[in-house]
This record gives sequence, C-alpha cells and structure tokens, in this order.
Amino acid sequence: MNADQSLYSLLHTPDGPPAFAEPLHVGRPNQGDREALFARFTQALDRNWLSNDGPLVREFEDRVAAILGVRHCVAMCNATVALEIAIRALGLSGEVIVPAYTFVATAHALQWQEIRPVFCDIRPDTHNLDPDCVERLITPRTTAILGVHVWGRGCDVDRLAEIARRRNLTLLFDAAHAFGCTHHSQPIGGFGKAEVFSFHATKFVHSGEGGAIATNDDELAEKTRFMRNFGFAGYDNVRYLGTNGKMNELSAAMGLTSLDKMDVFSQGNRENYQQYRRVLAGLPGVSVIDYPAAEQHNCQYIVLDIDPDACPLTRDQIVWVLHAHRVLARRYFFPGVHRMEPYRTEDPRAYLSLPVTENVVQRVLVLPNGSAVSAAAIGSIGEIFRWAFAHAKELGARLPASAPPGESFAGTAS
Ligand code: T4K
Repeated sequence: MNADQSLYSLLHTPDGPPAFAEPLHVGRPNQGDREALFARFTQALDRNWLSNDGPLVREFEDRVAAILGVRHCVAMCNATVALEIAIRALGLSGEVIVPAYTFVATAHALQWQEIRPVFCDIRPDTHNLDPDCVERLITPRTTAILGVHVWGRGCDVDRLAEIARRRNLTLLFDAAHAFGCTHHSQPIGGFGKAEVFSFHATKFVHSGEGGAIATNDDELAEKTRFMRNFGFAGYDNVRYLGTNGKMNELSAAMGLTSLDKMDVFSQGNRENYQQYRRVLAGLPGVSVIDYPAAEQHNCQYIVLDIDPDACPLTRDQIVWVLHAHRVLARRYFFPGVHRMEPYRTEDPRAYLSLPVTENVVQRVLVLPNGSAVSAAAIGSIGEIFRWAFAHAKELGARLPASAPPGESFAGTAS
C-alpha cells in the first residue's frame, strides 16, 4: 500500500519533517570501548591465531560461565548453530514442543534436522510457554521441550522441569534474549540440560555474530565442543558427526569488550526503560511490559502491549506513524512462526490451537533501546505518540488499519 505525500505531511509533527534525521533502529549494537577492542584485535594478530579454540574464545567462555554460574560455556559462531548442535548432541528426534511466539531460528534449528517443532501456546502475562498446553501436546514421539525466555523473562522453569521429569523428556532453553537475567534470583543459563545464548550484534552483550551453549553437564559440554569443530578430537580423529560452529578470535575480542561494559549497558537500558514508561504513561491502551523488580534484567527490549479495545489507533497504524518519523519499531514476532514457511504449508490450521499467540502477535510493538538511544530521543518518541493520539481520529480514518509486509513498510517510511 502506498501512502500519498499528503498523508506523510499529516504524519509529521507539527506539519514538519520527520522527527529523526537518521533511522532509529531496534537492534543498534551496544558499543564497547574501542581502544580495548583494538588492543584485543592486535593481540590476536600478533599471535597469528584467529580461530579454532583460541585464547580469546577461552577467556570469553570462562567469563560467561562465571557470570552464568555454570560449569561450562561452549562458544559458537551464532545461537542458531549452537541450538542445532545442542539438539543433535542431546539426541533429540521425532517431535519437540516449542512456542510459536519466538524468533524463527528456534523452530528452524529443529526442522533443519528433520525434527518436527510442535507449536505450543504461551501465557498472555509472560509471553512464554504455557505449561498446561505443553502437557496436552506430548505424544509418544515427543523427545523434548524447548522453552524460550522471551524478552529475557524466565519461563515457568519449575513446572516445565516437573513435566519433563515426569514424562521423561529432555528440557532445554533458548536463552537468546536472557544474558544477564535471573529467574528466581538464579542466573538464566543453568536451567534444564542446556541453555543457548545469542551474542548477535543486536543483543545486550554481543560479539558481532556469536552464540554459546551453557550447561552443567560435563559430557554434553565435551560432545558439543567436538561437534562445533567437525567432530575432531585431535588430529585425524573424528569422533562424532560435526559441523563448523566455532567462534573466531575477532568475535571473541568483541564479546570480551562487550562483557567489560555489561553493567553500563544494563544500567543505560534500565534508565531508558524507565524513561519510556514515563513518556508513554497515560496513553490509552498502551503499556510497557514489566520486568520483574525482584530479578536482575538486561532490559534490552522495550516491548509495548497495544490493547485494541482501548487504543484509538491500531498497533499497525502506530507503526506507520513511527516509521514516518524514522523510528523503525518492530512487530516481533509477527506473524508467529506457525504462519511462516515451511510451517504454514505443513500445518495451515496450526493457528487454531494458538489463540494467545495469535492475539499477542497483533498487540506487541518493540521500540529502540540500547546505548544508541538517548533520553532526548525517547522524549521525542513520546511526543510522536502524544501527537498521534491527539490526531487519532484523522489518522485512523486515513491510515491503513494493518501494515504491509516488512520491506516495503520500512522502505516507505524512511
Ligand atoms: N532465538 C531467539 C529467541 C532469537 O531472538 C534469536 C535471534 C535466535 C534464537 C538466533 O540467534 P542468532 O543465530 O542470530 O545468534 C534480529 C537478529 O538478527 C536476531 O539475532 C534476533 N534473534 C532477532 C530478535 O532480531 P531481525 O531479522 O529482526 O533483524 P536484523 O538482524 O536485520 O537487525 C535489526 C536491526 O538492527 C536492523 O534493522 C538494523 C540494526 N542493526 C543490525 C545489525 C546487525 C544495526 O544497526 N547494526 C547491525 O550491525 O533479527
């Protein structure tokens, strides 16, 4: 859908240009100290050792394991490959229960290995797996439950662990969002058989591209170390089917430099989170999801819940307005993994058993956060919201109620 010029002048407050000269992205990397980064690059270059279990990767693993309070951290090239390796090393097969409300990589890591992801509904208050639904989906082919700590808020770990124990299933977690977060005051990382983290550029702590398996299981750690290196257990000795999942030294340098600033990033994120709550307070139908006060949290994601019964604009109309101002808000994880290929073709009726997921994907809006986002920028975003809500009648009549797909959407607005 193309919006005409007058529509865009209508969107710009107050009749002026977009609020931001440059796009404000969800997922701009948190930047660590450049001198420290370049010093580590120099070390790696001086050593002439750039990959294959190098000293910076080892240091990164040791520091991550210490932060998570686990026996082992096995660093990988990204979280998707780390998930694939964990799934294979754990010997999963048949069916694995996963949320449909997640980034598509969670399901792909299973399907890639011809394991069927069985999509499970979530709880509206946590956006995480609903244990009652999990229980209903178990069949004789089920081998595991793969929970996702969405937005870094812990799954109902206790109930999932109880179900897994009682039904003899493996429990593992996709903790891509949850580095630096606790659940019941324990660091996320030590739950289930293994937890997988992402250190992608958009994550709270990042190594450009990167991921890791955290586990307290010695055997699993050893096996996944071999598997990330083609299965080699020394020269000429291949012990397992393997792949190339290695983290390289330059990524580890970036990861270590990011870890150095972890506390600064989380403090900045938390201040931004509180600032967002202040500037959006009182807008009808708009709430910023809570992070439990009793837990540590990285606050990397600013997640809005837009209540269609109370908000004068649809969630997607708000996206139109924000994109027109170059605030590239995201509808994570629209439209739900069950509506993406190949899953949609395999089970076109999956949505019927996912009512909460179906509802949540229509309501969620993620706003920019991280060290690239200033308090002043958040103030301007608040003004855009207030202006749009004050003109909701006119905007609501002119803007399409739903958004066109990603590419053209972002393209039109920039
Ligand atoms: N499980 C879960 C639950 C996950 O959320 C993810 C990844 C994974 C598993 C897999 O982890 P990895 O294999 O990636 O380690 C982004 C991230 O790429 C993805 O890592 C993340 N989750 C997901 C939630 O968000 P996209 O496709 O939505 O956005 P992307 O990568 O195009 O980046 C978003 C925006 O960030 C860009 O529009 C611009 C900005 N950006 C991005 C990069 C990479 C920058 O400004 N600079 C940059 O360097 O997936």
